[in-house]
Amino acid sequence: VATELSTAIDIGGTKIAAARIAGDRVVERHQIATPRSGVFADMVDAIAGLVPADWRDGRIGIATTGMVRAGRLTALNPTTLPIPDDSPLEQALSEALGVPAQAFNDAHAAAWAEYELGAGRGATTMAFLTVSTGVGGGVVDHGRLQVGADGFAGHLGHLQVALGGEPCGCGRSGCVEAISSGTALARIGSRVLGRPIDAGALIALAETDADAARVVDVAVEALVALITNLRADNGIDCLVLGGSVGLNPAFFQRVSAQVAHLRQIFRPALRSAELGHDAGLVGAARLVAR
Ligand code: BMX
Ligand code: ZN
Repeated sequence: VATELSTAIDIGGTKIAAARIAGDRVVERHQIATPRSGVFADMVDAIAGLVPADWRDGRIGIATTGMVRAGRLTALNPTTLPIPDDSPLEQALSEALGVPAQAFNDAHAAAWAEYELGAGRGATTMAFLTVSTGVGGGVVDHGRLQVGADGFAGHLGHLQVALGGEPCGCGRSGCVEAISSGTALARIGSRVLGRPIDAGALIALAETDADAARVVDVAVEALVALITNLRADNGIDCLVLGGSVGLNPAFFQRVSAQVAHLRQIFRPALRSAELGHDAGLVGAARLVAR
């Protein structure tokens, strides 16, 4: 039996990827930098230029950073993706590509892929957290992906863990995203060390430098506060951690160490995401095929 091929698109704050998917696997991929002009049509044109003509078949699944409501896209944190509120993503891409397109939040799509095929297999109530440019999330409870009344459910990076804390791009302050994201680690790390440093370098430096370690440990503390809150809120039995920062072994180790100190009732099983950077693409393809 030939495996059905389908196309998926992943829209992130820094890059946009288009991929051909067979079952649970990416077989071919094209990638470009996300246009940051603030003009929605520029993003649509860039995607149209990225998807080859012979990939435009079936239904196309889109995983995108931002909140998806009735096929329209709004950036909760416009510093991550500068587009006008309520941009008609599904309609514009269906027209530009000539085939139906269906959009999902990127972390929702990745959560679904991890639940079906990855580290969340067999969980009853699973939360997925991606720590990357921002902090995204998705919850699958008893086999159902939680999207809420208007697609806002699962925006776990905007749960507030520090009253009066760091300002967040969403307009509030003390959100996990403002403390623990890759963007936040770079910003706070650069401020504390008095020189520019990115998240990866800061996490590596934390092994030998006390100032760097303090910044990383506060970020981990905020993330663990979130994990504890999710346990008390939804009763999650499994927490899957992904994203470029979340998948960093030294960072994961610090999260794991703090989680180990929690009272047992507050402690879900902690797992590293298995589908890596393909989770959003694979999840969008599978959600569309349902
Ligand atoms: C932000 C928000 C979420 C997204 C999360 C992770 C925007 C544009 N995005 O919290 O919708 O899931 O970032 O996104 O408001 P990533 O770009 O870091 O993968
Ligand atoms: Zn926020």
